[in-house]
Amino acid sequence: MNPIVMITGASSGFGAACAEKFASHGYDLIITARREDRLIKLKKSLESKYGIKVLSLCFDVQQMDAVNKAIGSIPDAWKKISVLVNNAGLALGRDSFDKASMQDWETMLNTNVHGLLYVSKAVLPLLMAQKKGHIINMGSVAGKEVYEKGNVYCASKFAVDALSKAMRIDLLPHHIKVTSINPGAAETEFSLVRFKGSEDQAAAAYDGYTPLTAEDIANTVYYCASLPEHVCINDLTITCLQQAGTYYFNKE
Ligand code: NDP
Ligand code: 8X3
Repeated sequence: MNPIVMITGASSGFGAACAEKFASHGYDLIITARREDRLIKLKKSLESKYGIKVLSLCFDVQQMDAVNKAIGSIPDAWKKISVLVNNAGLALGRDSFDKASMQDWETMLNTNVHGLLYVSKAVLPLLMAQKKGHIINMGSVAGKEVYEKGNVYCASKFAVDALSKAMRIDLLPHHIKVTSINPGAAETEFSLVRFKGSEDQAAAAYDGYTPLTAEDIANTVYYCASLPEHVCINDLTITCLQQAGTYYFNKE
């Protein structure tokens, strides 16, 4: 049996790139997201390219019952999960606190914070039963430093930062590693989602500099997951060469 990685938000961006990276190293994959068509396409492509097995689970991380039902349905042969990558997440809008939409705030908190909690709590018993495991949470530079008009997205990623620290402490007795990866700007569908389908606004987010790619982040996640058993990267912040912190860019 190959080692198993479970990746949330695998239908796009970092999650899809992580799926490819782990598959290329012989992992079997549990991939999750809401867009089932994309998961099925990814499953078929990675199974035929790498000869590994893929289980796809379609659910919305915001729905606690749906999360529990999907993770409860994992067949016994798939329960020995080695690595959980809590990656599903999003930003919605880039508006000042007084103008931002309350609905956007709810969706970001429900996805980035509650979703991560629901998935972690549901998968944890499977790791604890093995007395080992690795949880990798996708934070952000936005969870390290607040930026103008980042308000609730930043708050949601500060929560991921706090939860990663808390999980690392509380899961110590269970031999479970917890790593937080904090990327700066990376070109995925992130900005298209943030700007609600506006391709111009999304493209403008990467004007004048070379952002990180999804593959850069997948390589980083895999690096953290492939270190010796006794080594745990706690917290890793990664930006492109032309970014420092959340606000400073050397644009050309
Ligand atoms: P993408 O938009 O490309 O991918 C986001 C993924 O999350 C998709 O697979 C999407 O799947 C999934 N997702 C979103 N909402 C839900 C939901 N309610 N239930 C289940 N799955 C969901 O963005 P990225 O790959 O860039 O983002 C991945 C993570 O990285 C996010 O947590 C983001 O905050 C973080 N991040 C991104 C950065 C960037 O600049 N790109 C920088 C720092 C952090 P589907 O829509 O099919 O459900
Ligand atoms: C995504 C990076 O700087 O757009 O988390 O918030 S940023």
